[in-house]
Parts: sequence; C-alpha cells; structure tokens
Amino acid sequence: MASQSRRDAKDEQLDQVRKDPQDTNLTTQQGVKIDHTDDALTAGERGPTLLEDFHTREKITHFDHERIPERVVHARGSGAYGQFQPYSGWLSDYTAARFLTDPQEQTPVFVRFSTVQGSKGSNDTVRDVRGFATKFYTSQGNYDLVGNNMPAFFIQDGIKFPDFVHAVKPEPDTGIPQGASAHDTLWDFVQLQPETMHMMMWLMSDRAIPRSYRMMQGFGVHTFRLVNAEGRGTFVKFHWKPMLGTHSLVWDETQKIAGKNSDYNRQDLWENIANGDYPEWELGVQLVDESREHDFDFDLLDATKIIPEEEVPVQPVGKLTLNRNPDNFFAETEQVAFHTANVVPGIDFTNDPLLQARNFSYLDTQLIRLGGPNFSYLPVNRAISDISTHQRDGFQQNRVHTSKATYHKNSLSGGCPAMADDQDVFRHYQEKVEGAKISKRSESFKDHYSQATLFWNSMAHWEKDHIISAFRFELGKVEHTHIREGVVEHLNHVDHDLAVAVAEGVGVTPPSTAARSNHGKSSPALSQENSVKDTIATRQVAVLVADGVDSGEVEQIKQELTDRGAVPQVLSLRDGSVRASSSGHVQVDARIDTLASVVFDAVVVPGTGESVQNLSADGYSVHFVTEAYKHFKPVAASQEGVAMLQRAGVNGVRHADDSQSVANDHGVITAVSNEGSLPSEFFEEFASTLAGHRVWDRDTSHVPA
Ligand code: HDD
Repeated sequence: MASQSRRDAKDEQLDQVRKDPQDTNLTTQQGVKIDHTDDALTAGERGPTLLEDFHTREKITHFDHERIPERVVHARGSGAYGQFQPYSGWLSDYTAARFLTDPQEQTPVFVRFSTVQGSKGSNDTVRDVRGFATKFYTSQGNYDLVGNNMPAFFIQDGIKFPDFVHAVKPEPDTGIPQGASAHDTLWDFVQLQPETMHMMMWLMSDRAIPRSYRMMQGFGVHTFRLVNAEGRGTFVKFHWKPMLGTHSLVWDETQKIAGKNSDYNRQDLWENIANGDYPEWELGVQLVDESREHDFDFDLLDATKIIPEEEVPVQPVGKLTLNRNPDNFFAETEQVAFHTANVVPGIDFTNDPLLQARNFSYLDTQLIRLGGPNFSYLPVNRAISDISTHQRDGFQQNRVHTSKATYHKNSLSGGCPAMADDQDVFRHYQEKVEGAKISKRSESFKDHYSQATLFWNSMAHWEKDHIISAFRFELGKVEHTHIREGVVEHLNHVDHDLAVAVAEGVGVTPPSTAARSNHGKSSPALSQENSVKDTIATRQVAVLVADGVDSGEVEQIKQELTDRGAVPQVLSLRDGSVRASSSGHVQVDARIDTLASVVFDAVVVPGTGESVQNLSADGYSVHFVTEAYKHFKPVAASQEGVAMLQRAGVNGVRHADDSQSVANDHGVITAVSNEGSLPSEFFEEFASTLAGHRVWDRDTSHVPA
C-alpha cells in the first residue's frame, strides 16, 4: 500500500540502543559471566540460601522493580512507528513548521492508540474514547499531537479533569467496572455537569467501539494556533482521516470479542503492519483567520465544541503511514511520554482552559510515571534533532555532559550552548492579553446542548438506533433512579424523541414536552454513513469448509478476495486439511472453534452439498453464520451453501436460482455455480457489500445470537 521506507532517522537512532542476545553469554548486570541460573547458592544441597549469592539477589531485585505506575488514564495502548509527509508547501503561508510545509521532508513518528478508562490489561473493545497520540520527531524538535478519536471533550476546564476521571474510573469501594462507563458515578457526574452532553452523544455512538485503530478518525480536539514565519497567527483544528474509512463494531459483538480476543485492536494493528498492510491517515486542517474568532455561535476556546466541516472545510495537508512495529512493548509503547506542550516553531497554543491545564499535567505525570526528569532521553522519547541544555543531573541521568559551565551566560564553555537566531527558534506567539483575575466560566461557554443536537440530527437512522440502545444499556446499569432521571432530563434538552426513547427503555417517566426545541441543523460529515466505502483492503473473511467441499470454488473465492486486498481464512471443523469433492485436499487455516464470527468482517460458505451437510450438523458452524448475519455482516454462499444459511436461520431472503445466477438481498449474496466456478458478478456484489462494511437495512432483531 505505502511506498515509504521503514528506515528513517529515528530507526537509525534506535539502532544504537537495540540489544539482541544472539551470540552472547549470560552475564550479571555487571557483565560477569554466569554458568548457572536455575539454582540459588545454598549451604548444602538442602540448606538455606546464602546472602552472598549476588546473582540470585540481583535477578530477584530487578524483577521486583520491573513495574512502573500505569498511566492514570489511557493505560491500555498500542503503538507503532511510521512517517509523516506533507503533500505540498501551501501551508507555509500559515505555519513555519517545516514538517508540515516541506514536501521533501519525511518526518519519523510514533503513534500510540489507547482506551481511556481501563487498566493496562483491560479489554480492547470496550465502549470508550480512543486516544490517538502522535509524536513527530521533526528536524526542529519533537512535536506531540495528543488527540482522541472524537473531536469534542467531556469538560471545558482542566480543573474538572480529576473530578471527571474519578467519576469514570472503577468505583472506589468496589473497583468495578473495569473498562466500562456503565456505572453510577460516571452518570452522576454527567447529570450534574451538562457540558458533558455533546461528548456523551459521541461516547454513546459507534465511534466508541471502532472496528480497528486503523479505521478511526483522530482529532487534536482543541483549537490550536499556527504561526507563520512573519509571526502571524491562524486558528487551527487538526484532523486525521483514515484511508480505510471510519468503521465500527456492533455492541453485542464488542462484548463477545472481549471474551474471544481481548487484544483484538492491538493484534489487528500489529498484524497488519507485520503483513505490510500499512495503515494510512490524511492530516487535515481547519483554518480560521483571527479576525473571525467571534464569528461562531460557540467559543473556539471551548473544547466541548467542534467547528462543523460544512462551515470550515478540512483541507488535506499530508499523509501519515505506520509501517514499523516496536521491538519492545515496555521500552517503547509503555515508556513513550507525550506532552501537549511539546511544540515546534510554527505551532502554538490558545487560551483554551482545557489545553492550558494539559500543558501542566503531561510533564508532571511523566515525572512520577517514568521516575524523574530525564525521561526525554529514553530511546522512544529522544528527539532526532540535537539536544543541548543546561539541565543537569537527576535520577537516571544517562548522558555524560562534559562542559564545565552549566549556566548561561558563561565564558568557560565558550558561551555554549549558544542562543540560536535562525528559523528553527521557537518564539512564543505574541498574543495581547488583559483582564482581572477571576475564577469564572466564560458566558460564551454556556451552551451545552446545541452541538449535542447537531450530532444527533446528523446521524443516519441506524446510528440513532445504536445511540438509543447505548443510553439504555448504560443507564440500565445505573442503580440510582434519580441519576437515570437526571440524564433523561438533559437528553430532553438535546432532542425530545431521543429523551422519550431512552426514558421508555430505562423505566423513567418520559418527558411530556421538549425542554428545548431542536434547531434542525445537521453536519453530514459527522455520520459514519458518509465515510469512505470503496475498499475491502485488509477485511477478514471466513470461508467455511468441511469434507467434500468444492476445492475449485474455495480457490476461486480466495483468489478473488485476495486480489481485492481482503484476507480470506479457510476455517473448518478440524485443523490440517479437508477432503475435496473431486480429488485432493483443501488446506485449512484454522479450526472454527478456535475463532468466532465476531473476529471476521464477513463469511462465505462454498458448495458442495456434502460439505454443507457436514457444516450444518455442527452447532458451532451454524452459530457462526447466524451470528455474522445478526451482526449485519455480508454473508455469502454458493447455491448449495444456501442450505447452510437456512439452517442458520437466515430465512426470508431472495436467493440465486436458475432464473437469476446471482442475488444480493440485504447483504446475503448467493450464486449458482457453473461447474465449480462462481460468476464474477458474485464477487462484485460481495466486494461492494463488504466495502460498505455492514448492511444496516437488514432487520436482525429476531435473530437469536
Ligand atoms: Fe489527556 C494521557 C488525550 C485532556 C491529562 N491524554 C492522554 C493520552 C491521550 C490523551 C491520547 C494518552 C497518551 C499516550 O498514549 O501516552 N487528554 C487527551 C485529549 C484531551 C485530554 C484529546 C482533551 C482534549 N488529559 C486531558 C486533561 C488532562 C489530561 C484536561 C489534565 C488536566 N492525559 C492526561 C495525563 C495523561 C493523559 C494524566 C495520562 C498519561 C499521560 O498523560 O502521559 O497527564
């Protein structure tokens, strides 16, 4: 997919610290060779262990200290390296940042995706915001864009962050729930803090259960500032758009995946990069001239608001490709330290109070998490540009500074490090500010509902259904009735129908009239209905086979899908191979019962009658098809495979027959095979349905799965 080389300046820098045990002997940490590490030194064969056994003590001591505090939020994450490259230089009118404006410059990056609520070992597929943090190792120093997969935030001022996080984290007495927001303390916070409402709409939407890290958008969230070489500022919002489109799982599926493969998103990212299917995102910017600062019906400094793309278009500026997995999870993914205040010339802050608090919090948290002020020299964090400071000493100092003078100004080290005076110098944007000191939220931050309504209005019918179900699920787990009522009351300010639908599901008296009339505006860009739907690249397709299968059909299915970029896997009742209907065998990739339909995007059942009969007799295989159908996935079968669909309860759909060689009824695609060959139209139908990801106009409410 991507042409970029995996080798870059960061990769070369890491070569200096990579350590491979190949051709080495076991030693102590002091470099003394050891020939025994299975038994401690004891006084006699059955006697006590001796204190002088320095190897045993060192080994156990190191082990005792292997853990560091997990991140207070975003503890669970997965990372990868890659590069960013701008398309052209037009953005130089707005920013002096070279990595955004020099199309010749390929900037190495490290990206860490994460969930927010759960611990390091929590499930991947929980309902949660996903972090999307990018460290750009630019030639002008490190720039960190520490964003999420949702463009709004829960709160407006960082002083509320500890309150919010305490509310969403597992409850303090029980430690429950892990990796979930469906509990009383979160919703109690929400009902008393209406500024959360816009973000709660996003959290209850399918954005909170992404199909893959590779298939989600990213947002810088805040309004930042670009500053050009002349010092002129322009407001900016950053967007990442995935080339594979934005796709999500369905709620029932996420809960099952949590059991079948709790590392689902992590594994997906790793395997696709390992297979050379490098995920790509386009970086886009929304630019707002400073003269237009007050032209919006919300405040640009309010992080609970978006700028609708229809009002200010997102202009693509470059591409991010992730093409290298880390070598060591702890050294790289765990020790990477992001900080919103890591900026480079050409990018600056605004007075968004959430951003200002973040600019304090991230450096502070790394000091405890990574044990001192020298974490910026850890391999994954180290800039590729030259680092020369007067900062000295501290825990884990791993540089040997040789200069005598550690102060500015000095004459003893020739005045060095000297003050630069070139285009790589960071100069703070000269914003004029004045005002009395005051602890008060600005009046311009007070509209908490309009954008929640905008989001609701922008959803397709199926997205609305999912949001209602999500509210019902979450509030259904809330024990205190007054909290359920409080949330419904706020929803009645967002949209009356939504409030009624939720209230009816959670046993609360539905409001009789709207608390606020719906403004009727929408932003089509917010709906996943309008996402990219032109590719089936990297989609996982299960091909179910059993003894007696038509090997020609299986080969054809594999070939046609692989040619289009999808990843077929042949599953059967046993490992190894199955007998083909003619002669020979069909190789099996995995046993059906080691996987499940929930980890696939689609399922195909090839002929013949014997194979279909064998599959139909196996409850697990039948359930596999039923469940895929239940979860709105494309389900395909050759004419004889139709029997399997019927056995799986996929009834009432139109099938291919002698009058029509291919049928596609609500994503159930069937074909009449001609001497072991399926018509090309079958694959075209299958591919276009799969490119749409799910078939939302299929009614599966009656399907038991
Ligand atoms: Fe934060 C981690 C994203 C508000 C304080 N945050 C963290 C990570 C992401 C975000 C992606 C994980 C970084 C990684 O992978 O290591 N945070 C956001 C976004 C926010 C936001 C998009 C709002 C727009 N965060 C926010 C506020 C505060 C913090 C208001 C505190 C006042 N965030 C932290 C933190 C973390 C963190 C405690 C935990 C671990 C870390 O920083 O390195 O400092």
